[in-house]
Amino acid sequence: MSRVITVGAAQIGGIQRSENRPQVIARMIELLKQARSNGCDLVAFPELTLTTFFPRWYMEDQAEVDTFFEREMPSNETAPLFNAAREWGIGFTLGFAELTEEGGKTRRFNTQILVDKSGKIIGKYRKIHLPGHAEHEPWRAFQHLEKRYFEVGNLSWGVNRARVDLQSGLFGQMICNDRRWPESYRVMGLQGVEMILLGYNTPVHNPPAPEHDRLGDFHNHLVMQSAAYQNATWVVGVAKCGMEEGCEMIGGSCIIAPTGEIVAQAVTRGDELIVARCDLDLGQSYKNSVFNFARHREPEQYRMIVERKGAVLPE
Ligand code: CDT
Repeated sequence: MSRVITVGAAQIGGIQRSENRPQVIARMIELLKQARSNGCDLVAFPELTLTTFFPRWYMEDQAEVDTFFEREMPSNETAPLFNAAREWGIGFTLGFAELTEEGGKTRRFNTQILVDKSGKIIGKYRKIHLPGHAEHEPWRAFQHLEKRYFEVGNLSWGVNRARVDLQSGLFGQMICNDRRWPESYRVMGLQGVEMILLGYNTPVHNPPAPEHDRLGDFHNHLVMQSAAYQNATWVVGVAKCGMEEGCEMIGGSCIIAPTGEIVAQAVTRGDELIVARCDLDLGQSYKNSVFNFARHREPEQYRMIVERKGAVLPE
């Protein structure tokens, strides 16, 4: 039986600080409508979709920071998105800033959820690789304070068995900077993942290394394409992009096959839906041959990967 599902990546153009959640949700529902017309089973939305990318500002008032966080999901404001998706029978992923009480403590995470066609949240991922810095660095053109506003995610990278279009598939999630680290993908590869959905917000300009700026789009695709191939999985990367509060962010949202090839790619830096029909069995020939992990991996020789954090140079 065929295991082809139709997947959409719903790229979102810049969201300004003055835009409220209902305005953003209306844009998302418009893309979802296009997804319905294209027969999508599943749609991926970007990282921190519901607001502007607030870690670009240093804020001392926690109450102000918390205005960018969600205390419940769905909430009154996000319910219309859940309702539309359920009515149209479309699953989705959604990135947002999560504020929760856990272990008697207030916790804040950069989170992405996987919602099935019935509107039920069936998977949650909390971003592990938090880029940037924790203190104010006024020399930067803009801040990147993820290390200040979020804790490191505590759920590792789970893989969810989800039914999409009557077929059961193995879906994983990661968020933005995670896509640059091979470990993120391999933890899911070791659970047989068949499709990884990830959202990102990537400024064109990287203040500590401006010499990288001209390579942003190349590095974006380089890491996702190589990892798709090496783990024999589909990768769906979706951007929040374009101009946000004077900060230009890359687009390049794409759907990548387990062959490593891009099969659909956004051509704008604004709201844009891209769609691909994805055969979840396409990775099988790689999983059974060159990347037959059980047969060819040598984990005993990889110990340093988990025992050592930073590079230590030989004597
Ligand atoms: N959101 C996020 O993780 N962005 C980072 C910016 C780079 S900071 C060096 C990214 O990896 O795309």
